[in-house]
Amino acid sequence: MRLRFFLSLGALLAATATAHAHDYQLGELHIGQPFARPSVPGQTSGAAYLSIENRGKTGDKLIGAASPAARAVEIHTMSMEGNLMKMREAGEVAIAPSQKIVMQPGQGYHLMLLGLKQPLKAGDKLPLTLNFEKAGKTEVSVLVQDKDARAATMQEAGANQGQQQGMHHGH
Ligand SMILES: [Cu+2]
Repeated sequence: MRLRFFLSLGALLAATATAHAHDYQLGELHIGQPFARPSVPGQTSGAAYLSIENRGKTGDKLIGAASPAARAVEIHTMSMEGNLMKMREAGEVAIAPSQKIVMQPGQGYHLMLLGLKQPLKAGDKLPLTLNFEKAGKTEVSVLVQDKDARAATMQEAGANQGQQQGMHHGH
């Protein structure tokens, strides 16, 4: 019984790792695992997350993004101010040499998808064009996925979902 549990857990983890392994290289920039969460009914905005690692010797900046799935994509940042999670438009993300930016729900940067053309459902893939100041543009595929073990971090558990969504209505 116990052995079978470990075996099936191992198989599940292997399958999960394979399914999520979609990374992109643009010059010296390594872009990892773009994903978004399913939208809740009535919600016309969503957020996409990915990681950007600068493996080069010069800094670069993410200065914009666009997707046919949304009216506009903005670069936002979230931070705790007292007990409140505040979101604001950052406009750009600077990535210094050797720096890795990891976007994740609940804190730091995210790519705000404004005016979704249709709800985001688990399993969907959205094309997203990233525009970097030096490296130029590249298109990545954003996978819509439910919360999983990888993303269910302490930060996300600690974030107040209601307040975040309340902020998004402001758009
Ligand atoms: Cu936002």
